[in-house]
Amino acid sequence: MRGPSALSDRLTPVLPPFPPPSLPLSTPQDGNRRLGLEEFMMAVRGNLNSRRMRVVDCAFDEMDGDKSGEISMHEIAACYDARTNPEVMSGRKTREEAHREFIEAMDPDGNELISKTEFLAFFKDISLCYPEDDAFINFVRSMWRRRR
Ligand SMILES: [Ca+2]
Ligand SMILES: [Ca+2]
Repeated sequence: MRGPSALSDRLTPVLPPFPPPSLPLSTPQDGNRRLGLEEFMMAVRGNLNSRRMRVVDCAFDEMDGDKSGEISMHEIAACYDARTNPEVMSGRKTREEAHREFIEAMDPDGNELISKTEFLAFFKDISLCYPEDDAFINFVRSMWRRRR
């Protein structure tokens, strides 16, 4: 007769016949992990809904006078009206100071050209301060002198 120890030798743990399922790469909610065009555009647009986006798009086109796809310092100077800056209106800043700060905020990489991405990022931040679409749109429109 074999003893209990011999019996336990034969009772090796039974491993599952298949490898354990790996952790799911995606949740049912997002379906897949590809960065689709829509997700990319959401990341770029942030909180700019389609109405706000249209106004910002128009402002960019209006400022990009030579349609180079970037706004030069010269183009900014032709369009940006620092007089509408609340701190200029209240006398806390000169128009030159406001203008310089505006450029610094718009052109974080400092290459003296404002790309569409930089432009959108600037207005995405500003958009956060305006819960109402109309107030945001009025603000954007008030920033630019209209080219005539
Ligand atoms: Ca341009
Ligand atoms: Ca730049």
